Amino acid sequence: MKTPRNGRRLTPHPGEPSHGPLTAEELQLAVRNHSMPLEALRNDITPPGLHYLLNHFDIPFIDIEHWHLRIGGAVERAVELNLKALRRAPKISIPVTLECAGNGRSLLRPRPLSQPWQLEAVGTAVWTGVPLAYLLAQAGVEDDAVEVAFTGADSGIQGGVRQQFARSLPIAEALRPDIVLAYLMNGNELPPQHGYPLRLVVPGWYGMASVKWLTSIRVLTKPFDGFQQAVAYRYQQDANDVGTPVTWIKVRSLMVPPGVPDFFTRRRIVRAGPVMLTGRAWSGEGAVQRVEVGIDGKWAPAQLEHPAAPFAWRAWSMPWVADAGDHELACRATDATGAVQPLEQVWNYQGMGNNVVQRIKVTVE
Ligand SMILES: Nc1nc2c(c(=O)[nH]1)N[C@H]1C(S)=C(S)[C@@H](COP(=O)(O)O)O[C@H]1N2
Ligand SMILES: [Mo]
Repeated sequence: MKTPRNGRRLTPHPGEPSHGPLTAEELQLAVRNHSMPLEALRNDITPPGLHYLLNHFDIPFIDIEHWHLRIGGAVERAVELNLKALRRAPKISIPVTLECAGNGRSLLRPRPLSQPWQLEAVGTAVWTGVPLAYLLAQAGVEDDAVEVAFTGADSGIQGGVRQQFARSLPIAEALRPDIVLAYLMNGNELPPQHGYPLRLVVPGWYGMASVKWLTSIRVLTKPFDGFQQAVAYRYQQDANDVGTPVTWIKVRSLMVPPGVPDFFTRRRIVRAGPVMLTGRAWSGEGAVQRVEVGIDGKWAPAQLEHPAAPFAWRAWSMPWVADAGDHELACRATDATGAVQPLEQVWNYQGMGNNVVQRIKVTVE
């Protein structure tokens, strides 16, 4: 779908990827959508305000007196629920690591023009709410259902198309027991920027699947062809490539930059002697099984802690005896599917699923 008559597909980004310097438009997006400072990797659960943020359009103003969630489409009984009714339903709480599919985009050459993430578009929160499968069972999913579409209250224009932010899941995914319609983040009401009053959380999938400011859930008998599904969030080689959909989070690890930063360059200054290198690793495709730390190109295995939940990050650590001079530190994780982070990024047109190893330059004094 979405192929205009000239045969060129719609694209989510305004123009071809660039070798030029960062643009004013990218800076504007970067100040609206912040990443998680890497020092926050020390926390099992990301404190409020430090979790990364990605909003395509404006944060909608919700009048809670009139807000309700509608569940309809190919169901036996359409349902409408307000927040009070949702809070009375059975609930679950799960720690989930979310990562934006565009994480790492600004490191690509050429650089796709969109939110210019470096490496920190990630965070782990405890999400509490009603299992989606419970509400779908209440509504009664019809036999010919193939997907479930989720629509947020936010709207705008992307790729020239006016839209409300909307995404779908295959029916088998939607019926997983761990998918949450969350009204609490880390035990508190959702902050406006993270989807108040209700958002979807899809553990293991890149963040775009976790639709915020939910207003409607529709069970579909045909695949959903909305912009954020059919045009955006695809692994494509160029604008005319139909590509493949972005789904599960690829394996990645990050390190807390050791020592202290130089204010402007962010270069790390570390005192000589023993230093504990620490970080986190996660993957949606299979559990993290190994993290290796590279010091000046020499790799050694890190110690891994148990994760808090199947789709929450795992802490890792490795002691290092830092000797004076310049060094390059790196970390790379491997998951249960055997997938390992690449040393060089694999390029794609939208800058999706970048999981290249992080490298940190440090000066030891
Ligand atoms: N309604 C709506 N939901 C949305 C988005 C959005 O712009 N609108 N952004 C998506 C994307 S791309 C990501 S990465 C996650 C970010 O979730 P967070 O801001 O809570 O970290 O929300 C997803 N859900
Ligand atoms: Mo995202």
